[in-house]
Amino acid sequence: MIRLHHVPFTRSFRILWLLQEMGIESEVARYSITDGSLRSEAFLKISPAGRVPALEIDGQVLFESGAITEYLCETRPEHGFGRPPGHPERVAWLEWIHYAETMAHLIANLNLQWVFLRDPATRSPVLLKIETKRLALTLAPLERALAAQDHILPSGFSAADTMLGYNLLAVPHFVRLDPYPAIRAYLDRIAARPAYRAARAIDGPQRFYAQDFYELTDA
Ligand SMILES: N[C@@H](CCC(=O)N[C@@H](CS)C(=O)NCC(=O)O)C(=O)O
Repeated sequence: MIRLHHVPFTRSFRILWLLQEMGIESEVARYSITDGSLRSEAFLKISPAGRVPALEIDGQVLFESGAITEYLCETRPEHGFGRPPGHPERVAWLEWIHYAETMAHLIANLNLQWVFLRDPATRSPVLLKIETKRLALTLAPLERALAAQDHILPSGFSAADTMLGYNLLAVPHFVRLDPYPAIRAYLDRIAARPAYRAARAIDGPQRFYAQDFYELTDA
């Protein structure tokens, strides 16, 4: 039995999607970030910081999306989504897998401010400005890579795409993508992938963001 612990439209989507790309069937246990279920004693035994994703697989429980991604690619190399030691793209693959978290912590800070703070008066405009700018800065290297090739790595689709692809679903809620045509075209390519579509269908309609775009006004 393979079971993914998941909150729709969060980092656990990376694993939901990668499992679909690999054709691996899994049970999906769903949680909400706001109802306390991620802090239950039972869930903290699965994921010690009370975070998703966590994946029960091969008789063990793994947490951290990057670690789960590397594990799945190493234990299921036949799908070709990893770049093993010695591969010419090994370093780039590792860099992008982990770069995804450099981006995602900025997205998480913006989610906290825009989505989870109940009282808008407690938002910090300074923090929002800084974190939005820092998130926009992370897009330039991606735009450069994707202007030169269809996927993050020159040789084609890999788990670097499932790690970063989730971020790029969230980014347009905070940063306008008009100056990033290669990223926009990449999002269209991703959206056409059958495994991505299957993962989105399991995920359900996007309900994480109540607004299409979050923007500071001077008022
Ligand atoms: N570095 C971890 C971060 C996991 C993480 O923070 N996940 C968020 C969802 S995107 C979460 O579970 N948040 C719940 C909370 O903060 O209470 C990973 O990549 O798995």
